[in-house]
Amino acid sequence: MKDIMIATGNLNKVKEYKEILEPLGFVIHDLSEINHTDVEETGTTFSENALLKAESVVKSCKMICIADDSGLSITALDGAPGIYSARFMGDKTNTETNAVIIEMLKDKADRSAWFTCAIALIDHEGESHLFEGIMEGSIAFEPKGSNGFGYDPIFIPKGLDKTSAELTSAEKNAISHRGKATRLLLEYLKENY
Ligand code: ITT
Repeated sequence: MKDIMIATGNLNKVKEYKEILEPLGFVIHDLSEINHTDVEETGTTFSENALLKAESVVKSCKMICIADDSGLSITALDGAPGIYSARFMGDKTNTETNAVIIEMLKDKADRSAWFTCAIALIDHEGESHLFEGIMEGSIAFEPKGSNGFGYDPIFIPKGLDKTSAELTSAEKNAISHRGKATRLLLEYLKENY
């Protein structure tokens, strides 16, 4: 009953979920264990895309399936990259994309930004449940740190003077969008499993 499939191709996400859920006795499985085809993220919101991802694997495994859609929204870029965070700059590396974002913001007074994480869970009865978390902050003037992944080196969480890539994973989980959404998920799991 405590087995959970994480429907993500992003191994950093698998690692973050393991860190949060395994100490509580959940056994985390990932897509390397099943046959699946990549789902097209055609939704218009983080929640819709998270549901699409979870639904795409639920038939291939007999356990709770969760998926998350997450990303960075930048106020001065009208919320971009938002739901397009994973493919904002085509084939550019994270390092290149982060440099482009810093360049795009060079004349902007407002550097505020926020991460969103929507987690979709499909339970044993096929019912879906959604949990969402947000981490507010701002875009740094230069990338710093090597922990975390993606946009972490250019994101300074509100109230801190370092980027989320300079935080330990425990420090990041305590304040992050994924950490917050996962704690809501945990409340649900504790009540129901
Ligand atoms: P799956 O769809 O297979 O789960 P993905 O990496 O494509 O993996 P998303 O579509 O949710 O995931 O895109 C999220 C992107 O947003 C991710 O690739 C990062 O670039 C960025 N992102 C999300 N959470 C982040 C975090 O905690 N720290 C830094 N960047 C993050």
